[in-house]
Amino acid sequence: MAWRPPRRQPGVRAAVMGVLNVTPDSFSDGGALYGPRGLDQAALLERAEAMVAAGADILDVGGESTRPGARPVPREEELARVVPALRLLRRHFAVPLSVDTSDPEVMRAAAGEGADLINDVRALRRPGALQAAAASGLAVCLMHMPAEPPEMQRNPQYGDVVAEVERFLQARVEQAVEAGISPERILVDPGFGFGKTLEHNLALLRALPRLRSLGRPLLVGVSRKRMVGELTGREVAERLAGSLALALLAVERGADVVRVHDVAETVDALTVLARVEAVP
Ligand code: 7PM
Repeated sequence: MAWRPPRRQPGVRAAVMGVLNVTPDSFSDGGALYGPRGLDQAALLERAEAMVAAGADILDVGGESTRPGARPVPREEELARVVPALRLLRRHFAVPLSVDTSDPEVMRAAAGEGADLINDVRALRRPGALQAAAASGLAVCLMHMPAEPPEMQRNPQYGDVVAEVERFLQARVEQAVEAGISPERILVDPGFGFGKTLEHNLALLRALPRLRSLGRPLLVGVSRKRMVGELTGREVAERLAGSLALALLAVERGADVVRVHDVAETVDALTVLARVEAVP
């Protein structure tokens, strides 16, 4: 079955994906949902419920920190974080669930727990990932990242960042289709902040209309990222307004899905955009 980004808010053009990190070292999104005593089920349900009530179209569950400099999470640990979270969410919510993983075993387990989308910042480049994703039958998001997290921010360099990201995503889509993943189930993502300077990120944002020529839905994640800090001079906790501005500009330029921490605020911003664009 073809997978399209769902849309719960009438009129709003882009789908809103809410971020639920089940990591102990989560990048400031209001208290860890996972700690030394395992998953905080009540806190996870509370945060998910708030996102669904605010109009989230997809919930993205991640157990691996992809922060630059982060140490790799062992597979068993990632499974221990993600599987109980997906199981709990699937039991309580009908909303589509995404799993943020690069690991083929985690992909298989997530499919077994009723996940709908595999969100892989490594674009299915780990050994066995293409096959696992294809066999799962789930939708996949393929993101551009030029190197692994410990290395990627060291000295990002491109001749033409837009052309290189476009070429990379095109090649990954081809590989995925060759592995048996239906093109209708593939989304692409330029990977804002992953091995990119502020100027690279801005060039990619400006070029979103061009990336639409890949013919796949575009997912954009800018929420609370360093680029917002660089543009506004604000720390992570003060990046909401900058994040909303970027989300709005991304959707105006053709993003189909925005991955955000602040669902209610993003839905409001997109509702305003939709009305302005709905010429009577
Ligand atoms: C530290 C730095 C922690 C950056 C977490 C992050 C994206 C993603 C992430 C994205 C897709 C964050 C990132 N970003 N998946 N996962 N696209 N598809 O800011 O831009 O959440 S992790």
